[in-house]
Amino acid sequence: MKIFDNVLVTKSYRDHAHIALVQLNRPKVLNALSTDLMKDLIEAFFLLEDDKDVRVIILTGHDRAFAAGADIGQMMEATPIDQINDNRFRTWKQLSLFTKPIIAAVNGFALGGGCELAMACDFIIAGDTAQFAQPEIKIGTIPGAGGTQRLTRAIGKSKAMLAILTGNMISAYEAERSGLVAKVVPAETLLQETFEIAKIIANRAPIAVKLAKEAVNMAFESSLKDGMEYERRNFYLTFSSKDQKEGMRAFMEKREPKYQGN
Ligand code: CO8
Repeated sequence: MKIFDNVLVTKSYRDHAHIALVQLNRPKVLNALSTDLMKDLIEAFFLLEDDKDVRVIILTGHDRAFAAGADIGQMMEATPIDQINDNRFRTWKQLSLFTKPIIAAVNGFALGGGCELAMACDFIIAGDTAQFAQPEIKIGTIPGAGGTQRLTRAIGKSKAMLAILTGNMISAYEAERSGLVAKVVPAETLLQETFEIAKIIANRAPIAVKLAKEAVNMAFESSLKDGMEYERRNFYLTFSSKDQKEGMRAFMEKREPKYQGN
């Protein structure tokens, strides 16, 4: 596996052949999301996407921070034209291209772009001391990588307005209550607990997992009627996989299924 400057990639995480861990790695600046870090992250994700062994990816940071936002030093003097020419949002747009599940394991701060990055993953497991915020308003700007859209979809207009207009922190438990976070676990066991969840998903039929992810995401892109239709077609599609036959046969034969990803 290629070595990156700004992210650490561990394949066969905890000796599980189908799970990879990606760790954001700029701890001195609380994993501030520089352009280079985002490029490394996307390249690492593409390598894992193309790797047949990998079925689930865990994205994490460090104890103090998942990521404290976009790199403010890098943005401070930028003009809109710099931002267009730099095309730094190209990397962010690519986050929607990955078909394998990506779980965000969040300890510490997930702020601004850090919160947006966690929300761009498929779901978030948070350590009990994690803190989330869209604090851009405090530095004279607004979220730019999906915060106003994804946070609003996750927790509703009223709570999103409160968070985005004040920039105030949201605790892990509040984030869980409002639907931003799927589960809160003790901070010390965050990776162990996330790994246990990843293991369950990695043992499911990979094609069905991908089609289910796609169908859930469609809920945000379509009317209920179109989304239901999309789901039904993906449901039919699973019946062309050997794994669907294996899963149902194994159930009838009262044994564990052996999924091959085809
Ligand atoms: N960018 C650059 N450096 C940062 C950032 C950041 N976002 N956050 C922290 N750092 C650096 C600090 O400057 C400091 O560096 P140094 O040691 O060299 O002085 C180091 O990390 C440690 O930080 P603090 O000393 O501030 O640590 P504290 O524990 O006192 O405070 C906080 C922690 C509360 C997290 C504080 O650092 C903070 O408020 N950080 C900024 C949070 C923020 O405003 N984030 C939003 C940024 S804007 C954004 O994300 C917009 C996204 C738009 C889309 C992306 C397009 C590319």
